[in-house]
Amino acid sequence: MAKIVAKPFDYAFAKEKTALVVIDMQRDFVEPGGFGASLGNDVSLLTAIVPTVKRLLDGCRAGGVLVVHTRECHKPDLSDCPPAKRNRGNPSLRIGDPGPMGRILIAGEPGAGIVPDLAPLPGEVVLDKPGKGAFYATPLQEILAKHGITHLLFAGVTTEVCVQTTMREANDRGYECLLVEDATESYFPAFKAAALDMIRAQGAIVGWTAPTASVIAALET
Ligand code: C5J
Repeated sequence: MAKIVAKPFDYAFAKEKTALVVIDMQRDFVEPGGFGASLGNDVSLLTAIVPTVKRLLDGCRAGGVLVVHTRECHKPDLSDCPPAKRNRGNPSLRIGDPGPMGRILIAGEPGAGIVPDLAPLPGEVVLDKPGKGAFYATPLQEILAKHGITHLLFAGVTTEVCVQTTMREANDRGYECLLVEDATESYFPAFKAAALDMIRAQGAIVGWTAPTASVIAALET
């Protein structure tokens, strides 16, 4: 077993039973000129983690860890987008409307794509998910079971929404979960800090956290 120096205590894992799940590193959330920016969010916080996520991805690829990418997006006919999600808050721009990078959060549109520096490699798992959590209405659990995965490393955006939701879903399904601290980000630094604290509180009630350098060091042993 390899060991990551983590909080609240070391995280033991076997590489062949571990997957990296990179959540929603999509152009519309991360890039200037996208949907997130058009809502007034400071996307520079999210853009800044791209090189770190790339380092993590490369370390996991070199270590033989299964890589899963997710994209939050919907079918062009919006049949998988509940009105409650589309209309909440009466927003000026809704899912499916024309946005700065194509129709907002619609599969196949430029904004729904993963940022080029983190593009999935051939053979890696890429899942489109209509919810915040990556287990809802996707085959993620079956794919992980097929590969014998018991341990999940998490990266991506945003920490307190899709990342935390997916991590909680995974924890309830019995996976040992670790969030990579500097490979996740929020538009709201206080929300990120609170999410990290909540995850590792009470003896890792949801899971562990550790920086990329600790993960890579463990993968290299
Ligand atoms: C994600 C969102 N990916 N914040 N979506 O966290 O709406």
